[in-house]
Amino acid sequence: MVKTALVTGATAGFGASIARSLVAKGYQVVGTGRRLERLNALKKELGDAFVPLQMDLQSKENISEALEELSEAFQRIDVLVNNAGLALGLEKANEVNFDDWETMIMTNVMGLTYLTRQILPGMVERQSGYVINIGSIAGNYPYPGGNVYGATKAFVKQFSLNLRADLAGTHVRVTNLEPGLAGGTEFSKVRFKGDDDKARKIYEKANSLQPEDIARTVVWLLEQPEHMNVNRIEIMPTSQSFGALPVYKED
Ligand code: NDP
Ligand code: 8X3
Repeated sequence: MVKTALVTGATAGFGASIARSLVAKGYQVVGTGRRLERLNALKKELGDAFVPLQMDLQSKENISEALEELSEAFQRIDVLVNNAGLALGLEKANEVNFDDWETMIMTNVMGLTYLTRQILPGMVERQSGYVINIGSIAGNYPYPGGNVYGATKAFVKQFSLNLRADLAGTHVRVTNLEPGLAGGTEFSKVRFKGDDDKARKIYEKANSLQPEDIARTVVWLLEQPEHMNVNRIEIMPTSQSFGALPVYKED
């Protein structure tokens, strides 16, 4: 039986690459995002195995309505890849625009949890399924300006682990996939509100991860035997490592 994966954020970056890789592996893929024209372009490229589903993760009503639109053949979701998300700004906590915090929490936390809550009962009923959450190293290590973005990803990590606890005995697997610096996506363009130059500089000479690296990891996870659950997988480009913890000294 053909398996169905729902991949959020399929209009760009990791999500588009994950959708391509899963279709290549024989999955039916429901790809979501707000930009319908991007989803339609992917449909043109991938054919009948790809179903575009416009969905704004900031709205519970919109998520529910979108899921109801799915045809019978695509309603049984075997794999949920909670990939969509964003960072906005790198300002200090005392200087940020609060709306940016709200948008990140609504998308990365509220949207992800609501969609998961909608999909999980079917998986539990069928005693089979896989939820792959795209977290971030930002949920593991603090950095200046990471404030709420990192906190949303820490939430995603702990949510993933707590899902494992609730799903014990159901055969439903959960992984939190935690990438580090990754280029080839719109992540920094979004973070810097369309400032392409600023975004480009982040990746210059960095030999960063690419969307295909993340897609390959998703495929690898899905290829592991059902008795094995990868709880968390943290991946960095080889060029990225750890900084010292700074100590500010005052006279
Ligand atoms: P992109 O900006 O390229 O893609 C983000 C995707 O999220 C888009 O498809 C976008 O679709 C979707 N999205 C954003 N807001 C919403 C919303 N309100 N409703 C529905 N979809 C939404 O970024 P990446 O591919 O890099 O990021 C994917 C995930 O990986 C994110 O969760 C990010 O935090 C995480 N990540 C990224 C890293 C990186 O360095 N690139 C590293 C670690 C983690 P649309 O705008 O069409 O709605
Ligand atoms: C994206 C990685 O380090 O820019 O989640 O926050 S980082």
